[in-house]
Amino acid sequence: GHSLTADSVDSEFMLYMVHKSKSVNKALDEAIPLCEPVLKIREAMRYTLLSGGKRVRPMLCLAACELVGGQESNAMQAACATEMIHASSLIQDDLPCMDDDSLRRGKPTNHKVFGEDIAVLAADALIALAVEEVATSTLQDVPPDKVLRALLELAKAVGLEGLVAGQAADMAGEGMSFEDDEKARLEHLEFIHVHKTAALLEASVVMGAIMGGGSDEEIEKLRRYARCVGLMFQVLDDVLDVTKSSKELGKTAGKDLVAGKLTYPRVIGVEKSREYAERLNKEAREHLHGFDSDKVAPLLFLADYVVKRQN
Ligand code: GRG
Repeated sequence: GHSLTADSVDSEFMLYMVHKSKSVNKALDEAIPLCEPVLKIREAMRYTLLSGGKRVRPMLCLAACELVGGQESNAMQAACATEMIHASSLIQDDLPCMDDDSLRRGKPTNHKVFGEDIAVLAADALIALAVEEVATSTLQDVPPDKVLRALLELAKAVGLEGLVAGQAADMAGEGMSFEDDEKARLEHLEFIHVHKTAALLEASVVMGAIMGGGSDEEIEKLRRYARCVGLMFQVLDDVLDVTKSSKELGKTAGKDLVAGKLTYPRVIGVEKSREYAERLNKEAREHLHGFDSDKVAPLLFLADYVVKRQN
């Protein structure tokens, strides 16, 4: 009833998220058995895939599926696929030829542990396995035409309209001089964020809605919600990078200062970045109007979680 406080709602959904991420972790664990052949590649895949991410993408996928009336099982493989693509992108992002990082989630990066050769192959295999996972959703009562549609969403989020485009723009931007043109810098930044981060979050939500049997109208509403959440996610990621690094002087932040990497706080400041994130959160919620208010709660909570998170 009305006696529910904000805190008790929060803890109800924290439990929901813990429960969901446990099922996701179990499915991810089962997706890559540690056995021959190619034991070493499997170890490297598992190292990043199972090293304690927040599982935001799979949770968005499952919540969207359930919102439109699907079962968790319908979207579980798609949910796993989003995390496999994410893990692949993290491995690649950390390579010496990209960001050259030695720590991720508080642990040595994949190539530091397994070597660059194994790390690259593990990242390749994670993409292939993600495709396989989505494709075999036909075994979970999802009709083939829906599976095909979901595959298209996933492919777009990875390639020239997604992660690859975002990373390429990010790399190109590092040496770019925008002088005092704040508008040009913000446009470039938004391109990076929309492709590097929002595209996969969008695919996660949209694949969930497709697998759950959502109507075209429902799918498009959820797509708009996801775009806002995706952009907000990266704005917050940038803010956290600054606020974290001022506390612990992390390696990334120091390096970003040297490389002059474009981030929202650098262009508009921390305060305005937070305000922008709040505006995106509000807009995200507006796109969910018209859905059943009980069923929409997990997606509203996930948006709040993204804004309020500390890591
Ligand atoms: C072809 C898959 C592929 C990638 C090639 C390297 C690359 C292109 C893209 C890099 C994209 C990248 C690293 C984007 C950053 C996304 C981001 C916000 C990461 C942090 O995500 P969280 O907070 O991390 O969800 P956890 O650790 O919780 O999983």
